[in-house]
Amino acid sequence: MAIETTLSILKPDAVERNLVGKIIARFEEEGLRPVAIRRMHLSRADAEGFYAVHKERPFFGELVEFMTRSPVVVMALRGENAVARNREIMGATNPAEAAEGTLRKLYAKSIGENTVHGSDSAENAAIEVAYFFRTTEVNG
Ligand code: IDP
Ligand code: MG
Repeated sequence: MAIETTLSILKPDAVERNLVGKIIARFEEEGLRPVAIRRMHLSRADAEGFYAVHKERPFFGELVEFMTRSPVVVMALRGENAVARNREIMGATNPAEAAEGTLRKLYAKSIGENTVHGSDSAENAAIEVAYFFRTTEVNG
């Protein structure tokens, strides 16, 4: 195990419902520390660039519409095994399949509006953290 840094996004459905504090508290309780946080309204270009890997998927347009609908909170989370831990705390992409107690089981409305994003590998975590934060913003 190693200390890792991963990217988390509290998606528009989370921010709209004022769930930011509850979700951040959960990460802290689970031992993940936010080392950089920003609230922002993603532009279409921001969202398309971030999700470029999905651009051929049938849900891409819907995903970009959703992610640009209203502000998000982007965070770098740091802790032991942070990439996998974050994914465990989030639960499965589809809330209908998410385990009890996971953020998506608790809060997600649908497979699209699923409350949180989390990097899926250490390699993608580095790319995704760098998409939103300068090195000097995540060095604390
Ligand atoms: P993940 O967020 O659990 O890693 P991905 O497969 O990487 O899931 O999909 C990225 C995001 O695209 C999902 O979190 C969700 O918001 C959206 N998405 C995935 N599959 C569907 C779908 O079948 N319909 C609508 N939106 C989807
Ligand atoms: Mg993914």
